[in-house]
Amino acid sequence: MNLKVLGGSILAFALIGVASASFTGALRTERTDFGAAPRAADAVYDATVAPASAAPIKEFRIPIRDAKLEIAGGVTYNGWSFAGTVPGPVIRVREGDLVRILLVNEASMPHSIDFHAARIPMNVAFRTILPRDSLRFEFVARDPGAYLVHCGTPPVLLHLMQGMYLPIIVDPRHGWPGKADKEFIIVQSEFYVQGGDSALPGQADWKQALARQASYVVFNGRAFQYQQHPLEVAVGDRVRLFVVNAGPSFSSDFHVVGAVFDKVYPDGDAAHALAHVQTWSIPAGGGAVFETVFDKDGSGEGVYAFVTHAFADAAKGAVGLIRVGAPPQVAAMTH
Ligand SMILES: [Cu+2]
Repeated sequence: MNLKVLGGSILAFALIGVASASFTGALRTERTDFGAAPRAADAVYDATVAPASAAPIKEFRIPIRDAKLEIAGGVTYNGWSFAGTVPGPVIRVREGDLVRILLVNEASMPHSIDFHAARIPMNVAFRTILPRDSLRFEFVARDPGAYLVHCGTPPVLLHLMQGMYLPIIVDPRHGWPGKADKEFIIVQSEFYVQGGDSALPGQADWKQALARQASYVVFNGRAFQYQQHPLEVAVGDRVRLFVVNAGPSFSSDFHVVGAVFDKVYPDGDAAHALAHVQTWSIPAGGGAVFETVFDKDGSGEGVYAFVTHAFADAAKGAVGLIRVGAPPQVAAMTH
C-alpha cells in the first residue's frame, strides 16, 4: 500500500481487515479499523495489550457510536463511545511513529477527539464534527507514556461521563527498560447515573456530576468486573500496568494490595522511574506506567487486589483482582 491510498475514501478503510500491515519497499503502514470487528459492549473488557508493531506509520479509523453499556452488574446505561465500548479500544504506537487518525461520527450528536499524546493545534485536529462527518489528522508520537484520548466537545464533563475516552500507549523508541511478561491496560473513570437498575437504561445525572457525587467508579468501564474475572499472571511474572485516569473529576490513587511497585514511570517517562512505590496518584487526564514482580520469594502465588486507595471510590467499583498462579481458593478477601 502506498501513500496515495492514505488520502483515499472511508470505504477503503472499511474493506480492510481489523489490522493489516503492508509493505512498499521500506515504507510500512499498519492500518487498524476499530469499526470492522467491534468488541461487544456487554463483554468483560479485555485488559491485555499486545505489543506495538514495527510499522513506523500507523493509521486508525475510529468510529464514534452511541452505545448501550453495562456499567455495573445489572445496570445499563445509554452512553457515547469510541468504537462501541467504554473505554474505547487501546491504541499502541512507538515513539517516533507517525499516527494517522480518521475519526468518523456515526453517532447522533456532534463530537470530537483530543489526543493527549499529540502536539498539534487543537482547533484543527480536535474540532467538533457533526453526525456523518469525518476528520483526518496526523501527528508524530514524540513523548512516550500512557495517555488519555477523549472527546473534547463542550460540555466536556458530559462527554467524558458518557464514556468518550480510550487509552493510547506510546512505547519508548527502544522499548521500556527491562522486559515484562504480562502487560495490562487499566482505565479508571466515573459514572453519574439516574436510574439504570430497572428495565430502562440509566441516563447522565448532570447535577451529581457537578457535585462530584459519582454513582460508580470503575476500571475499564464496569464496576468490579475484574473481581469476577481476575487478571491472570504466572508466578515469577514481571507485570507492567498502563494506568490511565479518564476522570472526569477524580484522581486515581493506584495501589496493588500485597505488592510494591519496583518502578513507576510517572507520565511514562522511561528515563525517570521511581523505585519502591506503594501508591501513586494519577490525576484526571493523566497516566502512569507501573511494574511489579510476582516472584515466589515475595508476592508469589495468590490473589492481589488493585484499587484506588481512595476507598470511597473503591467501594463504588474501582477494585479488581490479579490472580497469580493457581491459588487453591479465593476466600475471606479483605479488600
Ligand atoms: Cu463527544
